[in-house]
Amino acid sequence: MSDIILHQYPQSPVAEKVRVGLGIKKLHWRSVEIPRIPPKPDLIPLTGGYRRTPVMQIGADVYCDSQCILRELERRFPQPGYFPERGGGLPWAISRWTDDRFFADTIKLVLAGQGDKLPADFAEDRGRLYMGPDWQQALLEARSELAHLSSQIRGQLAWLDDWLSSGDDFIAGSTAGVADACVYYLVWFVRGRYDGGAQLLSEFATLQEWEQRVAAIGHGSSSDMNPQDALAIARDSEIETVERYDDNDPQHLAPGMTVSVRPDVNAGEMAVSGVVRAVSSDTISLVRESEQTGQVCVHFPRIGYRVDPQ
Ligand SMILES: N[C@@H](CCC(=O)N[C@@H](CS)C(=O)NCC(=O)O)C(=O)O
Repeated sequence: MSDIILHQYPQSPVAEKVRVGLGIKKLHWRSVEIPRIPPKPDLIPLTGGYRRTPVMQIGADVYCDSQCILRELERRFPQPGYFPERGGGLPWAISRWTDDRFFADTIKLVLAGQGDKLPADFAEDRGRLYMGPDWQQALLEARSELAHLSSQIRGQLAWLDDWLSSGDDFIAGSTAGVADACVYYLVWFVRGRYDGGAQLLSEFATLQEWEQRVAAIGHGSSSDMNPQDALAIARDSEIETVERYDDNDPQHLAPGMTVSVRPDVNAGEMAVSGVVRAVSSDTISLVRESEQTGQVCVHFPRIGYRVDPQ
């Protein structure tokens, strides 16, 4: 099998979620560092337009969104498992809370907390991505209500502290699993990127002990890769994903159909078009082609994404 290639940058919290996921399974991976703001000329040919971070590539298969990435890591490397004590349902449901409400509150606090120090190009890009078309107004408001935003995050940190106080070392039991990665990345983000983060976390002793246990898991091992080499690997590899039908698909999506996929939020992102290769309740996989990559199969989660037949 080809190497696991993670297209990412060190400061990305969502990449941190995946790095912890790689650490739980003690995997070796290759790191391609991508720009923090577009253009991303060596990433877009792989994804067909998806610009977020991180993206995982294995040969000519490209996995967009941390949800899709972690699911694929569990499928390919089942031991140690991401769901040590019970199945995947509840941890994935927790991840929808952390990626939606918890992430939205956290990113607002981190962006607003930087005040005038936030570089203009970064503010414009992230403002539009996370705060919508009226992001300038939203950012101004957020800057004037840091205490309110902190109260929103504090309440969610308190849930976690309370849950962990039940006595288990990790969120879903005595062993680390995907739920830990899905929660930890935001604690990491608040602590590392908000000036008041350490103070905000300081009242939650149990949460901080858990934070240290998750930090100690590490990220597996990694070595850097040049973006051009990653593109060459895609070009020289065959797609591994086989055709998959889902008779119960509510949209009647099926292999061979041309569709477009985009995140189900108004964030100004491009849709990705391609020909369906595989359909399931959790993933949609499209085949597409570019000069730099040849044919690749690009995978997206279903939850949080729209698939529109063309
Ligand atoms: N739902 C996505 C969210 C990814 C996301 O928003 N990542 C941030 C970085 S932490 C991002 O893409 N920022 C803009 C960029 O890197 O271009 C996932 O789980 O992967």
